[in-house]
Amino acid sequence: SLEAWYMDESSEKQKLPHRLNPNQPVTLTQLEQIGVYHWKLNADNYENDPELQKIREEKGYSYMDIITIHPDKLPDYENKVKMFYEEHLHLDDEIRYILDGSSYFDVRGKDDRWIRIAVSKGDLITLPAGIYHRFTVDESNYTKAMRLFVGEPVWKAYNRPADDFDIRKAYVNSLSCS
Ligand code: KMT
Ligand code: NI
Repeated sequence: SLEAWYMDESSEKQKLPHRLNPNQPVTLTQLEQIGVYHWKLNADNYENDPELQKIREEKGYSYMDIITIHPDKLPDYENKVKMFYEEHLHLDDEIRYILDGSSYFDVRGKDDRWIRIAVSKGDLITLPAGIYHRFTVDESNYTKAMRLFVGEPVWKAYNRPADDFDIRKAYVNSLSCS
């Protein structure tokens, strides 16, 4: 369904897969334990999809917009790709529905190691408020994604270290209790 793996320690060439050798997979269950959830939807039908509507209604995802990450479509592409890759957290969940292309979300596991999550067309992924994470396109340099939000969107990112926020403390607490 969704492929994820522990990353090697190299900080170069962010768009490469950075698998360990041998590969060390991370399961969907392990992702759920750190608060990362996933749905697979039919992205060809995103404009009129009852399954997406149901998720949006149940979760209260009232806001949505669409971002195209591609050198010809996104102004200041290279700088933005670098910026998305800075380790950060948000005070709210990050909810992304990949409509086309492919890319990686990296999240910190319980042991603070990087987990790389490969997403592509049809993947709806949610990262919990307070989790340290980052994003990068892969070598295809192309991702079209729907950004969803509960109410008015707040895009503010706090780069690590951001350990003093209540939401960060609550997130860390939620890990030790599960
Ligand atoms: C983010 O929050 O890092 C982004 O919006 C990146 C693009 S969304 C696929
Ligand atoms: Ni983010």
